[in-house]
Amino acid sequence: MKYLVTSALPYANGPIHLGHLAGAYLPADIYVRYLRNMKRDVIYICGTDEHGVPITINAESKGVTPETVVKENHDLIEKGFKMAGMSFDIFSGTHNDTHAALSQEFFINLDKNGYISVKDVEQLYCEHDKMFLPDRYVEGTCPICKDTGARGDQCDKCGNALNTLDLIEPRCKLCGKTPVIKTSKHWFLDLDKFEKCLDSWLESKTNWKSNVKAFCKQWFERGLEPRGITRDISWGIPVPVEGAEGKVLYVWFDAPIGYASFTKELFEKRNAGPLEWEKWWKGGNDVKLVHFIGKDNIVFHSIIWPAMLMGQNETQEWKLPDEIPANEFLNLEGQKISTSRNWAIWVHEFLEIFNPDSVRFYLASNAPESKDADFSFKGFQDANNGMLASIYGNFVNRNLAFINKFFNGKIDGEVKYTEEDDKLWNDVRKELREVLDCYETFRVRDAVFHLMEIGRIANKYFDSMAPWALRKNDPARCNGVFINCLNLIDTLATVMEPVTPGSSRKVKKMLNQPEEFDFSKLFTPQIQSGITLGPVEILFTMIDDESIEKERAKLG
Ligand code: B3M
Ligand code: ZN
Repeated sequence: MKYLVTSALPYANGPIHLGHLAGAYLPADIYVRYLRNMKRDVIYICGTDEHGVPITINAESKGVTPETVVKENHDLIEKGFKMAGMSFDIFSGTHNDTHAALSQEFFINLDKNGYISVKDVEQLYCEHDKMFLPDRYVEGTCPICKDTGARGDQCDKCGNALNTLDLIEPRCKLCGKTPVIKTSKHWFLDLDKFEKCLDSWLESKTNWKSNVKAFCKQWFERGLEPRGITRDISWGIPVPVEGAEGKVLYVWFDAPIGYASFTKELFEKRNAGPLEWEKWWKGGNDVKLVHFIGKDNIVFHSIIWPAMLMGQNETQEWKLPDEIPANEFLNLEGQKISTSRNWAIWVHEFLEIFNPDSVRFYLASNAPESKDADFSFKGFQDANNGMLASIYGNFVNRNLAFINKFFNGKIDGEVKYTEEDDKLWNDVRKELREVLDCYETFRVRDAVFHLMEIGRIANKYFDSMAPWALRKNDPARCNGVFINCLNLIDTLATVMEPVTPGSSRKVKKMLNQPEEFDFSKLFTPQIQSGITLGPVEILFTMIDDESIEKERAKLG
């Protein structure tokens, strides 16, 4: 079995915040690291989503090209992800030739197979700027609440979604003039033709999360309708048919194709044969395709994208998503994250200040899996100080400090084990099995709980064995206890690697062990008498009130 794992492609229109990280990225990275440690064949794909109207509006307001906006944000996003330890096999972007070619091929196949229709649509046109105006290029008075600052697609005042043509006194956002109504030809994906196929395919996904199932059900109850997949703007991928000059593919049409085009790019970079990437996308039952997303992207991944894949219908069928772990949202200090109100924490800034492993750990322990979760500074501080530092860090530290002080960093000579050690490892193995099961089934919250159980068991063992007393009376037993403790540390470092990778690498160095996290060795302690420690360093520092207050003050 091969695993093709993706995270939603972030818009290259701004940096990413902790809410993004907690929803579609960290859980995926944990899953991928778990799979790698299980020695399964996995690739992890991501990159920025570089088309769409918000990017052109942003570029116009800054007086730069869309390319400039995209490049700047792509780099910022990539930097944040690197700091957070995201382990993509490729992090690309959708504004490139490989991607454009594959997107056009998708469109052409759908058209050839009879899944695309053409319709004239009434739209606002600005005679001054000589262009059709996408929803967001129009402002005017809201027909519902009469607020004068409504946008073509929605009114922020009353929150209603709007139809651009219903706006009262519409104005062109670029020049302020009144646009006229003109018809424009557009291409539609005939979703209705996939209704039966999609329905029975979705029915077979009995283990999917309830939020995903519920969303799909709603859509089916309303009935599937053709969806516009072209736009009258110049930034994007040209629509590859005659009569579509000046039109581009709608950003949500080309974006998911990025998962496939980036895979192609990845294997080109690896100098693999030209068809190697297809083994992943047209490999039938041998591949498990997993899309990690936030809940606002559910329909696109569970209905529209699968329809696009079904409609390709080549000799070799395209892979459909096997799992769509969609997470809920992360709030911040009890309020919805909002970038316009500056109620957000930017990943690339926050990780300059705090240990990325502390952030990963807290976000994992508090993941928005089945309902919205809240990031609070107090919770972050507690998770770091009360769990990471005092359970995991403390266990590592008290053992290594003792061994350095009294044994010169070396455990050597005769070793005595007792029944208590069997009980210890039985308890630990039980928790290890739980952790692996959680990783396998996208439950990072529970995984963290069981990881800390192992930490608690370890500390309890140390306390009740009291090795400081054994040192003089029973040196062989003292050795036995420390070998067990070192193996507990080694086991923790291995099994925690998906969550706190940086710290796991540090621990391996301190233990003088190879930097590998092979889960097949998890159940067989690796360290034996004769071990010499490497240089010891502090794993986690405490986060004090002051540094937390300083960050909180930056909000709003
Ligand atoms: N860029 C939406 C988002 O960033 C969109 C995801 C595309 S995934 C193919 O939330
Ligand atoms: Zn205008």
